[in-house]
Amino acid sequence: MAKLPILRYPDPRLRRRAEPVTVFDDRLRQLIDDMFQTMYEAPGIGLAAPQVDVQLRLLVVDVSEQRDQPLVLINPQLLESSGQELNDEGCLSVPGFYEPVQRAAQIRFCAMDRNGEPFEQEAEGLLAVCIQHEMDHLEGKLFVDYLSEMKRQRIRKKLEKLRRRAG
Ligand code: K2U
Ligand code: ZN
Repeated sequence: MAKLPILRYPDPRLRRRAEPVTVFDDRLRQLIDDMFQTMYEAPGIGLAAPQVDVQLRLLVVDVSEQRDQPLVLINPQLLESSGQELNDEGCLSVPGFYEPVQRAAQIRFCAMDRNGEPFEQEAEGLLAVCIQHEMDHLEGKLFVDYLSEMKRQRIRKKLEKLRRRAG
């Protein structure tokens, strides 16, 4: 298992659209395990492959209190969404900033598991928010894209300043 480096906004690699997973082998399963370790240690409740510079349509989530309900979504597709919910969101690629984002309250999606088996599932609450947040990452979309240009630039400038200071 390995903790993977997480790309930070405004890294342009976060803006690429990820490619479908077509090979379900041990190398993919090792990447999934490494993503879970990276997520748990961050700590976070979700992580998408593009955040660790892997352009694959793969994400991991675990919104459980006990951190013992891992869920892998490969090539996920949103089938239905309903309701609206406003939540403060953060992002491991935009550390230290939290802003309200409106998303669907309930979703139904299909995806493949780590063995390539397809499944369908419904989600609501924090799990639904997290999955929508991660699926945005597969399209190169970040939660800052839902904010005003002024807010987005303010966050970008602060993170670039921190990066310059860190050298
Ligand atoms: O994609 C990521 O960077 C992981 C996010 C997922 C997330 C963002 C907003 C709302 C729900 C999920 C990180 O987990 S942000 C850190 C965090 C930790 C606990 C609860 C909410 C957010
Ligand atoms: Zn994120």
